Amino acid sequence: MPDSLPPVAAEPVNIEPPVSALDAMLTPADILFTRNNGTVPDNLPGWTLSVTGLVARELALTPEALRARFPTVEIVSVLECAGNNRSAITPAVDGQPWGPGAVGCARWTGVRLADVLEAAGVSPRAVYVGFRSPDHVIGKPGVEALSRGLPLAKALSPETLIAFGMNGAPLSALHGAPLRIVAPGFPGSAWQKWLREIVVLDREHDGAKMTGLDYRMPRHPLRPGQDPAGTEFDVITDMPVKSLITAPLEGFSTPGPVAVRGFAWSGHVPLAKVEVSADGGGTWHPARLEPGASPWAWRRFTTELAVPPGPVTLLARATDMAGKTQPMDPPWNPRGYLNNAVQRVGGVVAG
Ligand SMILES: Nc1nc2c(c(=O)[nH]1)N[C@H]1C(S)=C(S)[C@@H](COP(=O)(O)O)O[C@H]1N2
Ligand SMILES: [Mo]
Repeated sequence: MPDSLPPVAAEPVNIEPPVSALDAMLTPADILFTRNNGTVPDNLPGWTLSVTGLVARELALTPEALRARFPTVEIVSVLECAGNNRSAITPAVDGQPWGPGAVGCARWTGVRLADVLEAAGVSPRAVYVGFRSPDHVIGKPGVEALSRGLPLAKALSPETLIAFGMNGAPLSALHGAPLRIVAPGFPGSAWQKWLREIVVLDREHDGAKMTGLDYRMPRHPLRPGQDPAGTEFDVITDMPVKSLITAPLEGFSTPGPVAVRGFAWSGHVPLAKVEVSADGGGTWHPARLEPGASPWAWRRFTTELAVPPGPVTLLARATDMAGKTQPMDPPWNPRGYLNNAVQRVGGVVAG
C-alpha cells in the first residue's frame, strides 16, 4: 500500500483512505480501504476451492479450472464495511474506528456463485452457504479470523460472484487473491476474501464473526449506550442508503456559488434522490444524479449552491425508492454498524 495511507491499526492491517482520495467513479485497488480481521494470506501454493455440504456432487477447483469451466462476468459494485464511520457514533463503541472512508466502488470480475452451486447440485434442504478461508487470528494459528456466509437466495442471485479480478487487474492479496466473494448490497463482511471452502447448509452458518454482536444488528432499536443483554440480533443482510460529499473538503474556502459533488448509493433498494443543504437541514436543494455503472454502483451527484459569504456547513442527504432517507444523527447500536447519518462538511464562502 502507498505510504500516504496510514494504517488506523498496525495489526491486523486495516487501512482507510482520506475522503479526498475517493472522488473517482471507480476506486483504485491501492486506494480502496482494506479490512482484515486476522492475517493476510499471500502466495499460498496449490490453491483449491472446494464445494461441500448439501450438494449432489462435491467440487474441488483450482482458480484456473474455475475460470475455464464457468462464464466470466463483470459487475461494478460498491463495497462498504458495515462499520464505516463508526468513529462518529456516541457513546463510543468497540470496533475498528473507521472514519467515512471505509467504502469504495470497483469493477469486479469473476464467475457467478450460482453457476458453481448449480454445477454442484444444491439439495432442496439447503438454506445457507458458509465460507471458509485460511486467514487466522493474529498470533493464533488455527483460529479462524472470519468465516461468513450468505442466505441461499443471495448466493443464487446473479450479482453474487466469486471474483478473481478488480478494475481489470488480478485481485491483490489485501483484497482477497486468488478468490473472493462479491455480494453487492450486503455489508463488506459478507464479501469473504481468500475463499477456499463453500459449505452448503440447512441452517444459518455459525462461523467466526457470524454470531453474538459481530456484524449483527439488534432486532429492535436500543437507546444510546443501552446494555444489549437479552436483545435478539440478526445478521446484517442489507446496506442503508447513503451519500458522501467528496468536494469541497472539510475546511474549504471558496467563493460562491459553491459547487458540491459526491457519491450516493444504497443496498438492495435503488436510490431515488440526493439533496443538499447549506442551512443545517432547514432547506434542501435537489442535486443532479448521474446514472450508475450498474444497479449496485455508486452514483455521482452534483449541484451548485448560492450561499452568502461566511462560515457554512454543507449537508448531503440521499433517499431510496422505499422512501428511506439518511438520518441527521447516527443510529446507535453496540458495535456501531450501519451509520448512514448525514455527513457535515464545514468551510467558508469568501465574500
Ligand atoms: N477471509 C476474510 N474475508 C474478509 C475479511 C476478513 O477478515 N477475512 N474481512 C471482511 C470485511 S469485515 C470487509 S469490510 C471486507 C473488506 O474488503 P477489502 O479489504 O477488500 O476492502 O472483507 C471481508 N472479507
Ligand atoms: Mo467490514
